[in-house]
Amino acid sequence: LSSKYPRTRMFTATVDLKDNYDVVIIGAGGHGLAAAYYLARDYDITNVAVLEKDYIGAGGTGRNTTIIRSNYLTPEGVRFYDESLRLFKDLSTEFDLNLFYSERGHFTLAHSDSAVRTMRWRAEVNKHMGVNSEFVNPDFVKESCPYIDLTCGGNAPIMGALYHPPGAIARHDAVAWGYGAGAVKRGVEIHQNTEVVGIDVRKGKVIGVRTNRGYIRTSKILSAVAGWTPQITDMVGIRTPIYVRPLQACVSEPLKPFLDTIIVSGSLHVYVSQSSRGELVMGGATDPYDLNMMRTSLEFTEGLASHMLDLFPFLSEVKILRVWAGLCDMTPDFAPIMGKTPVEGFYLDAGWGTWGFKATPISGKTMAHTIAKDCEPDLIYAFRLSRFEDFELTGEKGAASVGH
Ligand code: PYC
Repeated sequence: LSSKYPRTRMFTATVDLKDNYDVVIIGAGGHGLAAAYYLARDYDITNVAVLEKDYIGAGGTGRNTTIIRSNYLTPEGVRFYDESLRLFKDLSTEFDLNLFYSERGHFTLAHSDSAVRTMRWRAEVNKHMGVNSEFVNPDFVKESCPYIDLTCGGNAPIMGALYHPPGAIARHDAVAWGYGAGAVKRGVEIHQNTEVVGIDVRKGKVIGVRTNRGYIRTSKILSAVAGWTPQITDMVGIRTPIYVRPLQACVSEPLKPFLDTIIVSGSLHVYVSQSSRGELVMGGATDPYDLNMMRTSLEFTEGLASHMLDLFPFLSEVKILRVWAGLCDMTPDFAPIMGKTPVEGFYLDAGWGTWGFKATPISGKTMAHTIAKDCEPDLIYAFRLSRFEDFELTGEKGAASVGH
């Protein structure tokens, strides 16, 4: 760490804001910190401030259910998430920090003819793109996950699944800590408890950021604030089709290991994996209304529990330990919005809905490229904001784990 800053365990203690940075990144979640890391590592751009109104990883990064996969529906999605998965595998070594990356195998269950068709479709696109996925029959599911009830209590029998062996989980907060520490080591400043209250634009160009701790002059701003994007885009007068929905999740008390794989059922609105501590990490669909609040509800917990019992009836006495919620930037086509915007120097990393954690490394890498070169790499062309005007959507709804 640079000797000019007092040192805390992984990060520098807060220092005064400077009045000028080459780049200001709004949001110290995984995406914002990854962008800062790659700006410093790959482009030697280190006069960078990451501003966070709360604490590192307080948003979607610390609130997701940690699933990593690349079994998407569109070739553009598959290519993008597969590069992310590839980067994830090396991060523990790169950061010298154990992210508990654990390859589990990912099953997306099909309970209807139309779901079987979608899983077969995804398997074929995945294989075409060199990604390891295949459609498997119910016996294969049972062999890999012996405790599952294939009949789902007679309510929704499992007809097959999309099996994706590289599907993995990782310690989500540690991903943000690793990127943050790596960025700070290279000279980036992270300012927690620093809220952006306004952005100044002159003649179509970004010129500065107003914060609760003072004014910063800058010509480049990245917004990476899942769930708060509309507040930030309002500051620069940009319209996006993003709407915000809460997504709740929970963990059970720790159990003896019985679930080696990740099980997802869009139809039953449930996804589950077992953490290295033995807790079942579970989630379901987004709440069915727009809301900027991270409250939890009994309705969610009861609904999730009942669907979990369809799959694993023997869990009926298991207690839920914690429930929480995060905020999701939803987009009409279930793909992110990344890249340049009509305001010069204002870059967007948004629309991460319920699929942002797995994209952390590649979003950081591609946004760093976009900011450094003022030009988007091909990998994110399909995610550009203008696709909504051009009617060129990147339809990933069929690959979202979350029911809709
Ligand atoms: O897209 O894999 C996913 C996911 C899991 C939980 C929410 N989204």
